[in-house]
Amino acid sequence: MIIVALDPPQNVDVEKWIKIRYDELKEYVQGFKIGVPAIIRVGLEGLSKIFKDYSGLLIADLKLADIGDVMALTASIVGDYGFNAVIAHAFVGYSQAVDELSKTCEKKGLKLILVVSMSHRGSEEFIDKHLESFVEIAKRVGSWGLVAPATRPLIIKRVRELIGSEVKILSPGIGVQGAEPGTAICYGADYEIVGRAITHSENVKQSALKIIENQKQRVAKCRG
Ligand code: BMP
Repeated sequence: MIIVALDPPQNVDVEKWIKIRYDELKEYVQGFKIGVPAIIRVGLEGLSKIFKDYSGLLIADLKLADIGDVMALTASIVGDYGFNAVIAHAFVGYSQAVDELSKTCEKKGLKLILVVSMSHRGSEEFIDKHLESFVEIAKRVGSWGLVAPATRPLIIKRVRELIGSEVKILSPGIGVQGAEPGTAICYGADYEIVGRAITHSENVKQSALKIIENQKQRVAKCRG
């Protein structure tokens, strides 16, 4: 299960870059994650045209971290342009923050995904120390999914123990950041988020198929 992170480099025709990758990959992967660089360069109107017929996961990765009203307003806007999921930080807390965002997500039919740990080393300096509180917030609002790092799979294992089996875990860090395909799923994730290892390669379809195959093999092995 792969979600492709579409983070276009600076020196490209960004709409064309996204469209090509979307067309080549849509039948093989479970979703696309669009981050701030693509959203500010293409705009929501342009993105909604590219993805208008897509029925998989379409995640607005804004990593929202604001007061509840503003996060709710932002989520509502991206929902109007065809996104069906949104990523927010858990560290802003529950009251007047994630609780309000989650209510809007529910109203708009948006899946809420909360960041409870990150793939870079700095996550250990602050975020990881509060892992249990962040997972608690996710539980309290009934978050659809959580982000936890493929680069530190024991964190995924811990998050899975804390959150139970219903909530999805999405794990970035496969490929360029060093984790092997399948690692995160073996430790309890549902989806592996892959960006540059696919999107910056010479042949995106071939790279995606190879990663999917590697993922399958590793998962088959770890599940015996
Ligand atoms: P790549 O596979 O090219 O390293 O991309 C990873 C993607 O996952 C990026 O879009 C990044 O914003 C996102 N991500 C991450 O790398 N680590 C996190 O902890 C959370 C993320 O959303």
